Amino acid sequence: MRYDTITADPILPVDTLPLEVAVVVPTLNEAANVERLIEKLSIVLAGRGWEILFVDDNSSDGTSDLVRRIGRTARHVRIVQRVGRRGLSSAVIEGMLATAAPVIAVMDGDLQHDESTLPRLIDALMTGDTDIAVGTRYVAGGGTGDWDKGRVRMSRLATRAGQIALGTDVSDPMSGFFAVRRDAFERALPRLSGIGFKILIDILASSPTALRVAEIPYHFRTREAGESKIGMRVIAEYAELIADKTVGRFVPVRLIKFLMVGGLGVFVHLAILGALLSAGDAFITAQTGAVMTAIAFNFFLNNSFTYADRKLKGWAMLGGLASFYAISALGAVANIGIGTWMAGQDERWWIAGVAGVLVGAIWNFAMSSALTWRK
Ligand SMILES: Nc1nc2c(ncn2[C@@H]2O[C@H](COP(=O)(O)OP(=O)(O)O)[C@@H](O)[C@H]2O)c(=O)[nH]1
Ligand SMILES: [Mg+2]
Repeated sequence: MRYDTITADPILPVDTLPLEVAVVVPTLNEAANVERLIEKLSIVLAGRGWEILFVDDNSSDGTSDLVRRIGRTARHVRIVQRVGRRGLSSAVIEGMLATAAPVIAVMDGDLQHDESTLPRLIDALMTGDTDIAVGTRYVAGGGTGDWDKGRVRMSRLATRAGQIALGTDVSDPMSGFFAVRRDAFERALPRLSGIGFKILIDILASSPTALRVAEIPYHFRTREAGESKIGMRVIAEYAELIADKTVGRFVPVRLIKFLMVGGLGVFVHLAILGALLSAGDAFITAQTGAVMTAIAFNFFLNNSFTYADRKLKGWAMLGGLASFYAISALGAVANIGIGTWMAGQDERWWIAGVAGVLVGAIWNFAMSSALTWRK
């Protein structure tokens, strides 16, 4: 088998050298690429004490098994296999925590990151005045390869949004190719969000003091095997990461999502109410129908949006819906109670109304996150 030829005769006995650098590689269905990646790194990192640590989210194509087979004869090839988990950033964080190396590089498993740039990223940290060395596509000498116009535009836009929101002038904060000193990573660790795809932005924004960044240009390569995992979910998670890194300091992003869903629920309520009234229903029947539908609407939207990471399925979903109805009913009682009390304190009716809605909404949020979508 091919991997025997990669590892049987290393140029230097890497497993006996002190560990200098770990390359953390998140993978999701990259079996077609891992052998070539190890082979390429064996060449560019020859002479260093290095290890490669794959963090695989239980790929269905056998990536984990393949890495384990290689790792049996090459101890510097390691695997963390996660079951029932997803997410590039959280995978990278766990990989970083699973190595003892003083320098940690992060690289995709699909050969799109040019490995010949890797030694330069690592060496940039050796000078002592750099905390993190970033492989960048957006300075002279770098490039985005054969991305189509749409993807280039999308990436530029997201890059700009990230730079503005985080107040950073790093040219490619969306890069997934960088090397960081372990102490710098550990300082950022307690505040990392671990959301979504963009771990570099997370580290830059979570560091208590501004990191000293070196930028090293490289050309992003075309993916030859396997598939990109970019999609709507990645875009949504990017927005969530930016929100968490900015307003998230003051209000939990989950609460904002919950309130957004609640706001949509008001429209659903009014639409159903209007439709039932014009169909000739009495107000009480129409209002009851509208409330029941709006609560169900909010439940399903919260289940797949606000709590996508704890999404209820099957019977658990029915139980969740029932508990959500019960919580919302009590929330309505709290809403009316507080609203009525406020109305007696202040003659501006809308203040009483808003106070009731806020207390009801926060009650619903707190109770449903503790009961309906409990961890
Ligand atoms: N562990 C893990 N790896 C992931 C996940 N999503 C993507 N990856 C890996 O992250 C790297 C970059 O992903 P890719 O889809 O190529 O992104 P693109 O290059 O921006 O299109 C690849 O090595 C993927 O296998 C995930 O949810 N978990
Ligand atoms: Mg890729």
